[in-house]
Amino acid sequence: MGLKWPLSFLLLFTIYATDPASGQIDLDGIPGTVWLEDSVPPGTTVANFSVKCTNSSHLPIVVPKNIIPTTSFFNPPNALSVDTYQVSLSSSAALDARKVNQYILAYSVRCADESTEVQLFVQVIAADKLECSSRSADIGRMPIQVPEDATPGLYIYIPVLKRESKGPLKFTIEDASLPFQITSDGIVQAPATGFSHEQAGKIFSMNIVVSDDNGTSCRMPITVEVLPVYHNQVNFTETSVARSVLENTGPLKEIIQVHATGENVRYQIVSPDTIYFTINPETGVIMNTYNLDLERHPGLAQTQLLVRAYNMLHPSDSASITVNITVKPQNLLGPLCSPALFVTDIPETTPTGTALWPLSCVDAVGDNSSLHYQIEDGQSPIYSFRMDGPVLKVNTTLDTELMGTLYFQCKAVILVTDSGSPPRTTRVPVLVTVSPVNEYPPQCLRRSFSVPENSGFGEFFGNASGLDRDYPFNNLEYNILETEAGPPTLFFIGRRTGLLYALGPLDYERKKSYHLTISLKDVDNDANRLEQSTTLCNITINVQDVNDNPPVCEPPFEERSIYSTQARTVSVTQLHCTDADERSELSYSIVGGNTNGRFRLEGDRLFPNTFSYNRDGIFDPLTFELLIQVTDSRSAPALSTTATVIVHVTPWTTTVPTPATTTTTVSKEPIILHRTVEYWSPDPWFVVILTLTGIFLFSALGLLLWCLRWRKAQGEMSQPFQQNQEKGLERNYIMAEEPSKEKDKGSAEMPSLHHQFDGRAQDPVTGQDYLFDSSSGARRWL
Ligand SMILES: [Ca+2]
Ligand SMILES: [Ca+2]
Ligand SMILES: [Ca+2]
Ligand SMILES: [Ca+2]
Repeated sequence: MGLKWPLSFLLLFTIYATDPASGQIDLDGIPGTVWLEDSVPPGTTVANFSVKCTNSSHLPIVVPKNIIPTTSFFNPPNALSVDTYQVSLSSSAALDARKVNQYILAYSVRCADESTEVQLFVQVIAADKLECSSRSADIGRMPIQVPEDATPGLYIYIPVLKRESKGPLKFTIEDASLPFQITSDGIVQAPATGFSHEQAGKIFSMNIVVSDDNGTSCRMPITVEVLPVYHNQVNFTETSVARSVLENTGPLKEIIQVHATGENVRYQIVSPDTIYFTINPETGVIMNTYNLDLERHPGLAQTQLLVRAYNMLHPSDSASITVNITVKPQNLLGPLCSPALFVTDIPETTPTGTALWPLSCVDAVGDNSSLHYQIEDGQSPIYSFRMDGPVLKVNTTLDTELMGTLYFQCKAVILVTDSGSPPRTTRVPVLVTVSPVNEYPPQCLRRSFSVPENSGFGEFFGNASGLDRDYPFNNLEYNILETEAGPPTLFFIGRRTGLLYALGPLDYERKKSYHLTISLKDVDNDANRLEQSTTLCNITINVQDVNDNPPVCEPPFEERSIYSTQARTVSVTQLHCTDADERSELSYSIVGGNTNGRFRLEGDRLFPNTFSYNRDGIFDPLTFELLIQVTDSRSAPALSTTATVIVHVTPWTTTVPTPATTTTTVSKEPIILHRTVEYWSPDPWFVVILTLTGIFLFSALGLLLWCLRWRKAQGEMSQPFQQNQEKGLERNYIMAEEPSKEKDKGSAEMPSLHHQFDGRAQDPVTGQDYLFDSSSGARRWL
């Protein structure tokens, strides 16, 4: 407790004599003086005293009256027993002799009707003891807050000891690694280099150790929080911007947008205080609030706004920019041009560069010479026109043939621009119609044609259409010009097609070619329909030969008589047939009457084969009616005709005197019977001929029978024909007689010979032919 004295109290009593009948107060220990060191803890007993009521049965009552100086360090007197009271330090007592060294505690004591007032003097004595602070004082203490950007060496904390001991004190920070420094007086300072960025926001706890020379020490816990400091971020990249706008563009048009870097940036117009401009706080877009009309408000021509951008959460973080706004007057009127529309017609042959029209324009505000003329994009056809100053000129070939259309229209718009601000423009539409011109005459393409001679009426055989390079292309009319002989009757040409047709009749054999003149006249080639060109074309039409004529034989009917012994190499007759067609190739064939194949044809010549008049075998007819077909071509189409040759064969026998050595040249070739079954439709005249021939045949047969009977009557004297016994498998007559070189004459002498000689033979020695009479044996050398 450190008291200079034990807990005994010196009480100074002031006794007031009272009436015993009314009670007497007996006090012990009070009033008096008590000495306390200021280091005593709360709850320490300050003094005990007793109070008794001596003349009364009443219990004494002690009531605290006041404390000088006023304090709450002392508890009210606590009754330990009926008459004993105790005064103690309260829980909040913190005696400090340096502040108050004496307290006077006054109490009122009463017994029945008697009362008295007593005082207790408490002397506070400074204690010699090092003491930092009470533990309870540190509980819940807020940390010391220091900004991040605190000045290096800034005093952060000055320790206050609850009680210092006499003699020097030493102060240290228990954890030397902490970034704080401490002076010899115990003052905690910020680091000599200031706080780093990493240390911002951290809380440092430390103990300050205080020690004295006596080895006594105590600890003072402190907590330091380094508060982070906000750094300005809002900034503009430029110090000023400028923008020009046109007047009378209406309200709420965006003029310019300013942009500042940083977070949570908001914008405001700081100055001037204007009603014509506003800024969107979030986007920084500056707009005009009213229509900017320079006529009504000339002061709007130039405005300088000071715009501030700031961080919404740190308004002090801000930056400013100057915005210069210039409002320009509008150029409202464009040039005036006369006329306002240009319409004309030009021929397609208008040369490139031709000036069509000088445009006359007047600028309402500026100089006419500053007007600019140009063709607006999108003219049709493209590049048709161009402007040479105010003059409209043809820029390209306006060719109907290239365009592929008649009377096409060229459309364009001339833009006339002045030099105002903004430039104003007047549009002048141009409509030019291009009319066609007949530039090219018709041309002939083909001059030679062929037509078969047998072409039917109206049959197409050639295309004589021509060429015309004007659009519409090849639009021609065709006509065949009349000749001296009159209008054309054999041919016809399509009036609009140029196609050639045959009307006929044509005959290659009569006329092989025709020369015609056709006219080609163009139609609708020119804006003036009368502007037509005509071209004459001389064409040749060659008639093509067709096999349209059958062969003709002259005569068509022949009659010949021969001996059966006529040599095979001697022709019976030669047909004389012709064909009117040029390329005919006649071929001959026997188509009828060639009984037993006794005749053959070699070309147009008729030759006999060997006859057989064997009464016991084959006996050929004595008259052959040969039908010979003559064909004019070996390929289709082929025409044919039939000639008739009637051949009378007189059988002739001969004997050979020397049978063994007879150099008989009899050929033992087998008889080949040719049987030709063909359908043949004879001409009517042939039926007549056939009938006449039949009558003649029967007459001849009757004559022959009569002759045979006559000969049989004389046959007993005649020698039989020598037969070839060695090889005679057949009883054929030997016919070795060569044809007579005097055939023509011989045929004329035939009747007389027939009466004198009845055989013919060859002398085996000399080889000379002779006639002999089988009845008389007479010979006649030939
Ligand atoms: Ca033409
Ligand atoms: Ca043309
Ligand atoms: Ca013919
Ligand atoms: Ca012909």
